[in-house]
Amino acid sequence: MIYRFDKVGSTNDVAKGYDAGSVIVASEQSKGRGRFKRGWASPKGGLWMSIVVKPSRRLFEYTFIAALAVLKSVGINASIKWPNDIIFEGKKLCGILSEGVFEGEKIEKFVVGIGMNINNEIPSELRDIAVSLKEVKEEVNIDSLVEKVVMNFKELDKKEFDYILKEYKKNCYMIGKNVAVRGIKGKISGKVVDVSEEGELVLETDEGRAEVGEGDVSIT
Ligand code: BT5
Repeated sequence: MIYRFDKVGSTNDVAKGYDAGSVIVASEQSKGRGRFKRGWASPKGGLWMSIVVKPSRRLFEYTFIAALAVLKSVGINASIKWPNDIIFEGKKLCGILSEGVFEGEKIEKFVVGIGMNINNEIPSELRDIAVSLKEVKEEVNIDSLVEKVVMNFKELDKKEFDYILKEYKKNCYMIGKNVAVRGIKGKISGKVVDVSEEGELVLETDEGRAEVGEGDVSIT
């Protein structure tokens, strides 16, 4: 069931109050969130949505599924930047924020937030790093795009993890690139050689192989 709102703080927060299978869509967010408590610009004309799922897979698998669902739905030659971005010609088209909802110690459900620049203007401070679908293709109907994303998400969710990982890696343009990853443990540099079964970015560094579980990647 798709629930549509005009303006909310964050669709991820609204989604926490809904059952698995629900999809929350808002025309605008006043407190859109990225990872690490960063803000997410969410003006009118963009696609700001959250899908509520049962935690039948690991959280990062849903991020991978959402990335693939978006790629399949937008019909442009975009690719994945590990772990949660869809990039077109070096600029961010879409970001994904997957979060767990706990009841005490127990994970009750997951919320998979997808934010995509579609027909919206990109705020001036983000113009060097962000792009909209309108700029690279054409204006599209948000409601039908939401339906496409949800349909592709559900189809992909039926697949085994091996398939998801293989497709994710095929579409992840970072493999083979020299990168620096900034995370909570500091900075680590190396060549990306793989994405592991645990969803980590695998680097070949001067000190040997290293797996990175989270962080911001830049190509060096
Ligand atoms: C993300 O975080 O990329 C996850 C964004 C998830 C947004 C969706 S919208 C629906 C749902 N409800 C929410 O509240 N959130 C989710 P991260 O990798 O941390 O990237 C954040 C950074 O992206 C910011 O620090 C900016 O540099 C940049 N940014 C902010 N708004 C953007 C936009 N509209 N388009 C492209 N880049 C943006």
